[in-house]
This record gives sequence, structure tokens and C-alpha cells, in this order.
Amino acid sequence: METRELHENWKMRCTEASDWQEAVVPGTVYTDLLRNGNMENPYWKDNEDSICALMEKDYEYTCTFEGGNTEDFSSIFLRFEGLDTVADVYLNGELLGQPLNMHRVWEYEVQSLLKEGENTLRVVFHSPLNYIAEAYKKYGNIGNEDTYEGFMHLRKAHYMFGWDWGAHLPDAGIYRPVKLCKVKCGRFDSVYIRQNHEEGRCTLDFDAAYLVEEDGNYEVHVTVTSPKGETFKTVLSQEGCGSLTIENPELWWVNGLGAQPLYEVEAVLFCNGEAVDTWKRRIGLRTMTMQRNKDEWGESFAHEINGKAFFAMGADYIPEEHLLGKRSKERTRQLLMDCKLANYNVIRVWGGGFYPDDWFFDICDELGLAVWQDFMFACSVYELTPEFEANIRQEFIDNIKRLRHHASLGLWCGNNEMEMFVDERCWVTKPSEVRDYLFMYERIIPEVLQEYDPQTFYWPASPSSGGSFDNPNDPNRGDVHYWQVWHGNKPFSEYRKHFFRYASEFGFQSFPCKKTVETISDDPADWNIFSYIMEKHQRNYGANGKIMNYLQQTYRYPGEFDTVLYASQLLQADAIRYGVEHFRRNRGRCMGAVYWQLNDCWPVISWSSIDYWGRWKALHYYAKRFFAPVMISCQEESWLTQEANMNRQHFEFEKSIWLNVTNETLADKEIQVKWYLRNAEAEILREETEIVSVPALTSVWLDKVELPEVDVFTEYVSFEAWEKGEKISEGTVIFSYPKYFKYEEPNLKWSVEGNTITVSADTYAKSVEILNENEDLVLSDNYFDLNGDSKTVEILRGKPENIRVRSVFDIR
Ligand code: BMA
Repeated sequence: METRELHENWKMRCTEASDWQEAVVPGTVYTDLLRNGNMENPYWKDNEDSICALMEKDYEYTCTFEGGNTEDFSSIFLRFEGLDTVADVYLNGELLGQPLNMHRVWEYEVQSLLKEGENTLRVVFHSPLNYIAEAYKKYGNIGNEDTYEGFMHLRKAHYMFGWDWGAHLPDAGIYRPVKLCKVKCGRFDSVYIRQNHEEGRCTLDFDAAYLVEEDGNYEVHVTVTSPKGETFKTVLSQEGCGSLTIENPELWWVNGLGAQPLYEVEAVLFCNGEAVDTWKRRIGLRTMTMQRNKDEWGESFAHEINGKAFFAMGADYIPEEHLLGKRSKERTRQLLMDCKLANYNVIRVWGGGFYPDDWFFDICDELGLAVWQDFMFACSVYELTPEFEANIRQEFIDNIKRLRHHASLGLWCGNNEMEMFVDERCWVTKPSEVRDYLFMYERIIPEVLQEYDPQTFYWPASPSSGGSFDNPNDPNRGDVHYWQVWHGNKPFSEYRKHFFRYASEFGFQSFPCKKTVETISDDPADWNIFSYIMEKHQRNYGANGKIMNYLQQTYRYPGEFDTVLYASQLLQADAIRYGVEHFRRNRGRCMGAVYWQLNDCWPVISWSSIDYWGRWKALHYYAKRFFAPVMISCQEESWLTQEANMNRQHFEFEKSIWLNVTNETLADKEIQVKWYLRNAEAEILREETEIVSVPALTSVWLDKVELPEVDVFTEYVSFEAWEKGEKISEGTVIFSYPKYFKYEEPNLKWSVEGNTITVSADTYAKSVEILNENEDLVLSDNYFDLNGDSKTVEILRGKPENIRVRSVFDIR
């Protein structure tokens, strides 16, 4: 097959205006308008409102291209890999189709229309806002309140119409490649590869679907090349079936458990001895599923790779951009590399966005991040008309065929939160919506998966206990979304009361750093968390006040705007640390801590650990530590964990430490644990050491130690885990609230040498932050504690210019 990308000579305009503008394809309306100077920055101040209104209009794209030879082919088609949407597609004035789903691939046979010379392609995008407003009038369904009415009726990423972290910016356009494909005799539809693993060998079963357009002798030759360059070959049967056995396969593992060797598969379709089409992909040899075993607590829910159950460590991923034309492989790579740096092994693609680009999965394959992939349904009930059903069925087929070969594809999941909401009859207005829920996620998707990807695990919803409204958010089975901390206003010590099997969402917001705030507004009058502009960039109603409420529980009143931002990030980091450390200590019963959320799609106040500009919040550094393969943590009992009221009679609370080492590697570990009781100057008052054996994939508790005499205002405990003479994990705990602890002035000092920064403190310094001029440093560690000592960190990204340092002592 001859394939040519049609990415040249494009122009675009609003159908109501006559001026054509240069267009970039793949790209989008917003990105073209912005590049051509015909639109303001939508992320600046409250520009969002007027820029959203631009989508009340229609836009058209057109290009001319040479058809070239049209004679020697059995068929010629146009392939659109992503049209976002409510589109009309014309070739030389003839309407080819009206794509109504951004998640699908659209192909149109054009041989009879195509001219050898100049051809004109035209794509019109009708207003998605008008479309959903009309649909709302017709069906009246309601759904997530942060989103524009009627959003669920259009197969277009929901977040574009607003979310509790997303703006109302429904971009549109030709957001993925357009190709002209000329076929000789036949072509591949796709190739499905099934893996069968036995001790020391892996058999690959191929099922090649190809479309035959002429009589002839067809053959498919398959070559598999190992990472070392060995090749394995086979010729498939006329039906496209055949197998290959690989002895001693190099297995693919998730990050932390092993390497990510990738095998290249090339299938070539021959027609009468001539190669007419090639299909090439990379695969990883592994088994991956979810373990669900009945046990003393209920039923386990854990990822299993190559027979080993592992603890899921990661976050929920949302689309990286509102302006879809600004997506890039490089940006995604940086984001996912930052996940690997923070020791993730899992990432959940949340269902209110769009199915990720191929590069997202390619990078996850390379980095060892198992992907929990939602189908694109979230927080709404859908009107399952026959047209809607046909549309989503094809959407499933397109995406399953596109993604099923990836080593990193961990599981498919039906939707975000709908089993739970339908069960509670939230947004349900008629009984048919309950029936349709079951049709969609418990019949149609399983049916399609049975045909196209039977080897990948399917889970009907997140959260779920297995489906059929059987207590979807059951803490003892399946996955859980836990929002009592944050939405429920519970203190973050509350996480410790729960022993979920797999927490796939729990989160806590923070402000981005000052440099990111400056990309929202340069007016100092806006730099106040309750200003109109700051609240325009806070989409969870009233949540800047919620941050302040949590802040007062923990820290002293931060006098300056910039200190509020810092304190909010520490609060967020500690909240999630409380949850994750607790879940990991209870490894076995709990097998997953996937926090909400990894990233942002515009500069916003949200639950993310990495902001829109790729800047790491304190949480991302904390994640690097609390997701460390071998981690020491402390379940302390303190004033904070027991919420004791000091003005009550018999004001008393337990003071104790209970250390735990958890080992998420395949090797047994001998760990030296040291802990110290110290005063605020960090002087050692007591010191203990112990050797602990921590078998592979386990979590081991040390003995609990009561410290009734501790002075909660001036004494604290630091603890460390050492392996083979190297300190691999550490932390500190206090026994009051940070706001009451009498931190001594740490006199933080810093120096830069080559690629490193060294910071020292005279006393106990909590959550030491190192910032540069651009606030974009990525360091090997940051927001760490110093015990009157120093620490040297490596610079991974950014320039060490105008370094500033501060610690909790400075929240005053
Ligand atoms: C969860 C998600 C999102 C939402 C987040 C924060 O329920 O599934 O819909 O953005 O909480 O509220």
C-alpha cells in the first residue's frame, strides 16, 4: 500500500469570515487562530470566556493536493485518524461523510473521485457548543455540573466542556494525521497477537486480518526480532493464522520489577509474490492481568505481571492540553519520564478525555508503566439510541485494534464513576438509563473485547467490585475512589482508618508555584487566592477556601501570597503521603495507590502533582519518596493523628512510633533501620538500630515504640533505612501539629557545584524547598527534611540561577 500524509497546503477560516489563514494539519482551530495572531492566549486571566464563544461558530479547513497515479491500484481511500468533530468531509465538492466522533478513525473510498492532477479536500467543523445545546433540548439529560449541558451526547472529550480542573475550551479540528492510501490487491486491516507463556517459552499466535481486493495468491510473512537482534520467522495460513515459539523469552516487566525488552513484529502481505502491505509494531512478552482471590477481607484486586502480584503506584492521567494542537510526543515523554523518576509503575488514563495518542503507549512500553485504560465515559448517563450504539461500537473496535498490542496495556475499564452514580441514581431520570448502563459496560464492551482483545483484563467501571451495581465502592473488593479527605473535609489522618484493596482515586489540591501563577496574570492585584482571576482558575467551587481550612488545621498563618502557595503544596504532599504510606504498609490487603491526579491541561489550581508547565509540585517529590521500591515509613500516633482538643479536661494522646519497611522489588532485602529521638536543634537524645529482613514483595513492621515522655513542641523522631552502606529511604515525624512545633531558625545555606546543589541547616529543617529563578528546577530530591546536616542533590532539569531556599520555619 502506498501511503502519503496530506499535511501540506492547508488553510482555514471561520465560515462567517472571508479571510483564509494558514493552517497546520494535524492541528486545531484554536492553535491555528493563536498562531496567526487571531486569538488571545486562552489561559490568560479570564480570556477563556470569549475564546469559548469562538466555538459557537463553524470553521472550515481546505487543502489541495496532487492525486498522482490512480490507475494501477485496486482501491484508493482517505484515512482520517482523528477529526474533532461534528465534521463534514468533502473531496472535490462531493460529501464523503459526516464524522460525529473524535475517538474514531474515518476512512473513505475515493478512487472514482480522485483526479491525477489537483484535488481539493475540505473539512467543515460545526459548532460543538450548538450541537450539545440542541441535543440537550432534545434529550434533557443531566450530568456532571461543571460541564456544559448536553456534553454526553457528543463523542468528544468531555473535559473540553469544563471539569472541576478544566476550562470551557472545546477546541476542534483535524487533530491526527490525514492519509491518502493507494492499495494494490489487498491490505492489512490489523494483526492480533495472542501470547501463550509456559515455563521458559512463549508462543505467539497471529491472527492477521487483511482485505482482499483481487483474486490471487495471498501470503503473510511474519518476522519477530528480539532486542538482541535474533529473528524468528513464520508464514501464516490463507486465513491469516499461524504461530511462533520463542524459547527463553526476555520478559517485559513494569518499572521496578525488571527490564522492558521490546520485540519487533513485522508482517508483510504478499500478493502473487509481490509485497503489497506491511504492518509493524513493538510488543513485550509478558502476561498481565488482575488477581482477584477471595480472602479474609473480601476479594483481592491486584495487578499481576508474569505471575507476580505487584502494588500499583501511580496517578490518574488527564489530557495534557486544552489546545489539542499543542500536544507533542516530546511533552508526553517528559511527563511520563517524570512518572518513572517518581517510581511509578502504573498510570490510569481517566475516562473523561480522549484515547491517548500512539506515542503515549509507545513511551509507557519503554518506561514500564502499566496503563489502566478507561473507555471514554465519565460522570454521566448516555442515551443509548441505535445510532449512538453503532457509533460507540466502532469507537471501541478502532481503539482496541490500535492499542491492544502494547506491552503496557494493563486493563480496559468501562467508565469513570458511572456504576457508582447510577447505583445511587445520581443523574438518572428514567429507568432505561439504568438498563442502558448495563448494556454499554456489561454487554457491548465485553462483547467487543471478546472478539478483538480477549487477553486483556476488563473491569466494568472505576470504582467497581465487579459490576451489576454490586456495591461498586466496596472497600473490601475491587477498586475504590476515596474522597472523604478533600471533598468530605476529613483530616488527612483519616486515610489511616481505611484498608482499601486498591485506591484508584484519592486526592488533594494545591496551588501551583508563583511562576505558573504569573502565566495566568501579571497584575499583582490578582495575586491573592480569593481574587476573581485566581478563582476563575479554580474549578472546584469554593476550593481555595477549602485549602485555607486545611491549612489552618496544620500550619501557622502564612503571611504572604507566595508562602500560601508553598504551604498549600506541603499540605497536599503530606495528605497524599499519609494515604500512600498507609496503603503500602498494608501491602497484601491493599495493592494499589493511584492518586488523583498527575497533570493539568491548563494553568490551574488542582489536584495535580505536576503543573501545566511541567513544574513539579512538592507532591511529585514526595511521590518519588513514597513510591520508592524499598521504603521506610512511620505510623506515628500523635496529637495530629488523634485530633485531641487541648482545651478539654484530660487532654491526652498517645505518642508512639511504629516503623515499617516495604519492599516492592523481586529481591529479598536485609535492611538496617536506624531511628533517633532529637530536639529541635536536631541533637540526638536517643538512638536505636536494628537489622530487618524484608522478603521480596512484602511489607514488614518493626515493634511499636511508645514515647510517652516526648516533648511534642521541641522533640521529634528521624528514621532511616540503609542497604549495603547506603541510605535508601528516610523521614521524620513530629508529635504535635507543624503549627505548634517550635522550629528553630535553621539558617539554611546552599551552594552550587557543577551539576549539584548542597543545602545545609543548623537545626531540624522540615520540607526544605530549593527554587531557582524560573521555578522550573527538577532535582533528584526536594522538599526534604534536614536534621541539622546537609544534603546534596543532582540537577536533572533547569538552571541553578538565583537559588532560594526555605522550610516550614518560614511559614509565618
Ligand atoms: C474524581 C474524578 C474526576 C474529578 C476528580 C476530582 O471523581 O473522576 O471526575 O475531577 O474526582 O473531583
